[in-house]
Amino acid sequence: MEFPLLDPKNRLPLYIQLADLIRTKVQESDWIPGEQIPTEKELCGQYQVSRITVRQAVAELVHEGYLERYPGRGTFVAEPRIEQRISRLTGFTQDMEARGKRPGARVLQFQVVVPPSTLPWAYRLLDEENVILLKRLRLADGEPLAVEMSYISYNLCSAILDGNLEDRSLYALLAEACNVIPSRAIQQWTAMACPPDEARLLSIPRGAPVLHIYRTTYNQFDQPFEWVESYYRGDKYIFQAEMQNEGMNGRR
Ligand code: 16G
Repeated sequence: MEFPLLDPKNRLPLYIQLADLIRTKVQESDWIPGEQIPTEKELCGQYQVSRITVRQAVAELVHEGYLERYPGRGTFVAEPRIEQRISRLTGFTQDMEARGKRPGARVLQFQVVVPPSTLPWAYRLLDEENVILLKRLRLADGEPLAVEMSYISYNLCSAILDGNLEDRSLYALLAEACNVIPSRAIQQWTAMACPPDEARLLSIPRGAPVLHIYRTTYNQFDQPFEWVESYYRGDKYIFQAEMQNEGMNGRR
């Protein structure tokens, strides 16, 4: 097989040129997720470059999330991350179905509790004596992606208590049983090292990076009905936002 040779006269360093070629192979599915890529030695031979160049190119693509390196086993094409636009309010089931993945939910806790004092809105806005606590492990094609702990308004949503949320969508049940339609949400993210209990549930090493997310979601009458604390796997997600320059018009 012929391999395109890199151009030493090109102003781009050789490792960038090599990374571009490998990235294209992944993007065009010549190399597919889970496939082992050739060894360093093979890449050196195929592209007529030094080991250092190959190492730098592979390191760059590991950094970008295209490749994953497993010491002692080799380097593999990574599963693409789940890209989620943050300008649109969606639920997990809807997100996964839009990507052709099978959404799943394992219910870990589903009960009525006294609102904890950490809850930002429950007392102040709704003044509820009870809230519904729903803790779930969320899966896509059977793989754990997130742990979500939702505190849901009892007054607005108590009808969900008769429903089954195992592998079902909360937002679909809320619409059906309570006429609660998620209409807007305030969400914040921070990066953190995964705590031990969540790491066990997510099947990732304790301390692996996760996105710690808080969301308050409002219904069609602008009443808050859920407050969610969740841990999303940092190796599986990209959150993407479109930003507008409002009012600068290129002037200071
Ligand atoms: C998302 C939401 C969560 C919501 C869930 C409903 C984030 C960070 N969280 O995971 O607040 O409860 O969707 O999904 O986006 P469901 O309808 O599949 O149960």
